[in-house]
Amino acid sequence: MTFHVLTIFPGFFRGPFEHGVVARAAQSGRIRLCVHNLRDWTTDKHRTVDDRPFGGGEGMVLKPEPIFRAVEAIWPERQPGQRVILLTPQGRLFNHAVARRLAQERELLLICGRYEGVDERVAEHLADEELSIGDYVLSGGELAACVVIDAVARLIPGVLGNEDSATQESFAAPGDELGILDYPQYTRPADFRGWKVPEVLLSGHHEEIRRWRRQAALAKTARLRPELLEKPVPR
Ligand code: 9D3
Repeated sequence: MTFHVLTIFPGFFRGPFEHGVVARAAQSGRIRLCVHNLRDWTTDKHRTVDDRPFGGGEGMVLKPEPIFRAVEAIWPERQPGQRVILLTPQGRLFNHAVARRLAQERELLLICGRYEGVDERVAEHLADEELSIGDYVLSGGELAACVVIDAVARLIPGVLGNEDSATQESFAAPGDELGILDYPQYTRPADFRGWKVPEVLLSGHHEEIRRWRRQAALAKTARLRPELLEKPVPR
């Protein structure tokens, strides 16, 4: 799968793309990462990407021309399986179900917003969808693009080591319809500063361990994320 990113801060992606699962997926050729500098598609000598909002108001808005020109240069004839995603605070909420859907595409092009916003004609006439990663204010879409790419790349067969996509499909996650939180994990030492690991986990009784983990996961979900348990159960 190919991920394109359109941004005014191409250097921002060095760290995230050079570490961990995403870096290994790129090295192994399972994903391709292409970062494009929006300023490369400006035509004036100051390489202007933004302008003041019509109607007045604070801040600056990303102009439509460089964004349209960039996308039309990256994909001169848009094919099925090539999806343009605009990252803004107004978008639909990204979650694991959305990640699974996006992982089915051949190529994604993520447009990173900045300043106070992006000219609405990009959302209306260029992007296939508009996504937000959560209800908090970021400085731009770059971190959001990293989040989306990380979550999607992990779902591509072979990226996590398991070649069959079926195993990945069988796990629910928070953000899926019936995801609950992971059970609490412990490792050595069994006694850390007097805080002891639950006895059952040291017992070797696999059936009891399974039962303890299921109830501990439910209890923690009820305490921290009760809304996950209130959802109607589909399937
Ligand atoms: C909602 C705040 N806006 C009105 C005052 C101004 C504004 C703030 C920050 C407009 C854009 C931005 C930059 N944020 C993103 O581009 C963004 C984002 C986010 O802020 N939160 C969650 N997901 C995303 S995806 C892109």
